[in-house]
Amino acid sequence: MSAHQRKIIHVDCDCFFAAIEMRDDPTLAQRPIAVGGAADRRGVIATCNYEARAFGVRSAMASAHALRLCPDLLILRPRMDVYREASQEIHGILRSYTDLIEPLSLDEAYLDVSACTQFNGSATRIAQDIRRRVWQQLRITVSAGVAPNKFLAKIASDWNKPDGLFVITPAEVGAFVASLPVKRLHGVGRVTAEKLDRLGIRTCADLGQWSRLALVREFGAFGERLWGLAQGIDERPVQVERRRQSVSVEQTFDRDLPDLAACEAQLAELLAQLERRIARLEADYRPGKPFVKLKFHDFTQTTVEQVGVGATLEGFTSLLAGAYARGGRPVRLIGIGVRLSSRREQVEQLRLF
Ligand code: TTP
Ligand code: MG
Repeated sequence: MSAHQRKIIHVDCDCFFAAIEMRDDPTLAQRPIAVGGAADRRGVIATCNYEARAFGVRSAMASAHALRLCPDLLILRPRMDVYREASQEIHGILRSYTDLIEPLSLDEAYLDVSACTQFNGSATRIAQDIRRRVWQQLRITVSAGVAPNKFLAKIASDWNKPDGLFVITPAEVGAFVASLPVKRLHGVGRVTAEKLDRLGIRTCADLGQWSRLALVREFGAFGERLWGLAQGIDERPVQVERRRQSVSVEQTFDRDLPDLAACEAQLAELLAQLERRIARLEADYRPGKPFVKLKFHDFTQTTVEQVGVGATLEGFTSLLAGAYARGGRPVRLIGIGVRLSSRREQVEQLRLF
């Protein structure tokens, strides 16, 4: 094992938008559903559940076509704000393991857990724990891949999808890559795959027969990259999101809080935690609008924010009352936080005017 052996996890939620819709309306779970635009408005499918996939329905397909494949398909309008909130909550979970996180989309991210000490540094157990916690807190499933680099971790998360985990240890990389079809390689699109096919290259083992030089001659700079990928080499670092959008703390309660007064009783402790987090931020960040998030016992959730109420106990108490009124049900989670802007951004905005 080399001195710089890394441990990378790739997480990717299963049929993300559709999973949220099924969670919020359990009557949808057994039937084929999709999230997307209406067929009579030339809409397309954003995603669909696995029941719908059995009929051949796919992301980016015209909704009208999807309905021909699966006449019983129920197509729901996207609720982006709900998906975005779920995504932020997942990122909150991910951040409890490491700050080395590269988000790829709302439902997907890489983590570099090489330096993590939790679970004795076992990336496999960290990945299991992430899957368990996402299910416990959000009631959606996430698949995960563990490998020594990004390209293999991403393939691994797809290997046992849905609700799966797949691990490629450093010792297994050679054998795993050898049987891998070249079209699964990062950066190999349709055109390159066709060209590789014409050259008789279908798997990475075929690719491995070629010298580095010969690949560079055929594919230019990408040939170099192909050569590396065929050996299971991918040095791309996990690139951390540069700017934080908000800082928040939240708590899931073992027993649901029955009413508003019980929720209010938790605020002082949460605010103390939030203040500690704000104090640790780089000086460049400036706290902005406060917000309160509530998740009710049926897993529906709501977030309320308001300019001018202040990140104070009074401000959060007033936001909490507003959020609670939207649900009026027992509460399983309370989150409080503030949106952030940076001083630099503010200076730049001033310059524009
Ligand atoms: P994906 O992770 O690609 O798909 P998915 O999570 O729905 O399914 P899978 O189990 O295969 O991971 O994308 C995440 C979300 O992004 C998806 O739920 C909807 C949205 N999306 C689109 O809106 N349009 C698209 O073409 C794709 C691919 C995704
Ligand atoms: Mg996904």
